[in-house]
Amino acid sequence: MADQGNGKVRDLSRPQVESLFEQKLADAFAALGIFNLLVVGKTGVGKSTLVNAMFGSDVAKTGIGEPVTRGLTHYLLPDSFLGLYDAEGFETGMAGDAILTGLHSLVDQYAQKPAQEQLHAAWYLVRWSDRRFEQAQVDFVRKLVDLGLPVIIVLTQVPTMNDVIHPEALEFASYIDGLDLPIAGNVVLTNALVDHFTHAPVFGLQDLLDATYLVVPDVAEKALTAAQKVDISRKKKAVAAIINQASTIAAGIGATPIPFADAALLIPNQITMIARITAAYGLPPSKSRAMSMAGSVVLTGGATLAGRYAVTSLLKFIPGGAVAGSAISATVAASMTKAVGLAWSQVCEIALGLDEAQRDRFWASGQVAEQFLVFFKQNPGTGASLLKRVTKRA
Ligand SMILES: Nc1nc2c(ncn2[C@@H]2O[C@H](COP(=O)(O)OP(=O)(O)OP(=O)(O)O)[C@@H](O)[C@H]2O)c(=O)[nH]1
Ligand SMILES: [Mg+2]
Repeated sequence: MADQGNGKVRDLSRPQVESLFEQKLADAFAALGIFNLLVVGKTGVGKSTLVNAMFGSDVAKTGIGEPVTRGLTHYLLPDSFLGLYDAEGFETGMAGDAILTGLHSLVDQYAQKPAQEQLHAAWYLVRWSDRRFEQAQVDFVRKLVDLGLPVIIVLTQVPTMNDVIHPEALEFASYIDGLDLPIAGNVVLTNALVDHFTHAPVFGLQDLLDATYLVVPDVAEKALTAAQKVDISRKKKAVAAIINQASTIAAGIGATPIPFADAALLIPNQITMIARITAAYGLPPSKSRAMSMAGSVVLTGGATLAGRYAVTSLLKFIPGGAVAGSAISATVAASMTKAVGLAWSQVCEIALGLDEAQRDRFWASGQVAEQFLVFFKQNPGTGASLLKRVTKRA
């Protein structure tokens, strides 16, 4: 940061902002932690398909698998919020016993570790068309519960027609519910992939997510929100809280009104904010280079541009254009920060809607800063009304 000689910190250089943003991104990711999920079910029930539908990327394909025990693999995607334990190809009987033994030692080992590193939930998958829930499966589920894991039973590949769930799948679910297993809630019915022959749609993912939220410990909730791709409204809620916090901090900074020229004073707080927003959306920072470049462009270019936009528009209102003497008050500092946060979250939502290749191109393009500015200007709470407030004070 350059000291302007008046003891005030002024503009941060682009590389400074970039490296600060990169560091804050890493911090924000670390702070969210990891949601550790165990997924169990016979081969072909749709474990991988369901995980991909819920968490987006092909975890088992792209993650580095580390065998825990025969049939149990631990996947951790680089820079992901999901730790997946995939009991791949699990069958009841011998293989099931091996998995249970492996899980047992895993849980024992984890008992020494902090809560955020432990297994947080288990999904036990049953393909509806098996129409069979064997004694060995009953025993397996009971043992999972005995290990202290919240277990959710999921019926997979359930067909629907015109929004009507196959009655036999419903019957099968209530049969399992009737077994009074010590599981969390009721059996959840799902279909994780569109059937292109019958056109049976995807459904039940939100139900499964909601059921998972009910059992997930507080320490893993933020990671789950970031990791899942099904419920954007939960992400938005987390982001709104981050923006409010940052605005409050900005109000504190502006409590002693800052000259307009020193708007850069607000930037470090904004860097932290947009890093936390990015993480909360679950946007992978493995491309953090392009992302932090985009972020720094926005913060040094976009945010300054945004500030300049405010100033220039302001000039139109103030006779003589005496903006230089006017100051950023607490309210204005808070609104400006909020505007930056909202505009960045809109940028993140665009990125979220893109596939990985498109997203990389997006971050690397000049589009980000442009989009950011468009969103910033559109923001009703910050555009016109912000300017009005500043004008009054000037
Ligand atoms: N229509 C439809 N097909 C599914 C669904 N889930 C899985 N499938 C199909 O069933 C097959 C097996 O799915 P996977 O997700 O690989 O099953 P898995 O449980 O991971 O199998 P293993 O890794 O061998 O244990 C694939 O061909 C999927 O496309 C679903 O919800 N709906
Ligand atoms: Mg699989």
